[in-house]
Amino acid sequence: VNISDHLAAVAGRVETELDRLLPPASEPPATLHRAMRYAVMGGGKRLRPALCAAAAECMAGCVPDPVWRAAAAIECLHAYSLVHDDLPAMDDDTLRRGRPTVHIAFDEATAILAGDALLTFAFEVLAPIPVPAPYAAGALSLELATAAGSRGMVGGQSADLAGEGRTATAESVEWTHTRKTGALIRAACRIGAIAAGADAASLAALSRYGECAGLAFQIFDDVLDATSTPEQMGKSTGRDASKGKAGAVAVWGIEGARRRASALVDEACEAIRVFGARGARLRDLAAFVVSRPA
Ligand code: GRG
Repeated sequence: VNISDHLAAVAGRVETELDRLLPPASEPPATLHRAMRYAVMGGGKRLRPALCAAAAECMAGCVPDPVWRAAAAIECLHAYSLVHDDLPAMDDDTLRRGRPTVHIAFDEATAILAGDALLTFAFEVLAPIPVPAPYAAGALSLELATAAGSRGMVGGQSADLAGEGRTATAESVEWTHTRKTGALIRAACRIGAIAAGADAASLAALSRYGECAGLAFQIFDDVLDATSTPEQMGKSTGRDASKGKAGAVAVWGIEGARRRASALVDEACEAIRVFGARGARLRDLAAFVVSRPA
């Protein structure tokens, strides 16, 4: 199966799970529940679920049902970050996944609350998943919490906002990107691995893969921001340049950023060489990260 057919299949599977788990749109408070569903169900590449599933497949040879539930939880958390990132106080965007952002389609208060609810809901979904020994019962929640919090995604977002208008270095860009975007991608791999009962060495390998692929993803996202149109991306582009943002393109230029992202993908693939043929899906996903159209 080629990568776009594979991602379409992942999207179908994870959306079935999300639809089953999310509160019905009609349940009071209906506006909030409609906004949550609007944020989560409206497209997206579902890359984090695909990585979570592929990491599990690498260990178990298949994707056990609880891993799909974990993948749905991760996607809820990702959707929250997009909703809040688009708010006027953050990136102030009106377009996401080719549609109006949540605060435009609804209103700002609803977008804040829908984001809050999705963040919390992610842990409600994750908590009941059985965790194989020797991992602690709370291991999956701990992974997601540390990746999403002030030492991970939110910390990266904070550093990103503080960096606007400042001169960037390779180190500062990678520090921020590793947290803002890389932490959740790494966690998706680790959660898939842990839920599938990975041994310590395999977990470390998949973790390193996720770290490199996650950083590559954000560096390539900066390239796409500089080279694509809003129609291609389904979100506004040229943001880094217009905001004087300290992104990868500001540091390395477009071709240099492409090269850095490709080198990181090579590192990601090197980390999982031990899995041989079982790592094929993860290698395809890593290649997709730096060749994707949007
Ligand atoms: C806590 C108030 C508050 C805000 C949080 C944490 C945060 C805001 C934002 C997270 C940082 C963020 C949005 C990083 C961008 C990462 C990124 C490139 C997202 C786009 O991911 P894709 O391309 O999107 O996978 P799709 O639409 O395909 O799911």
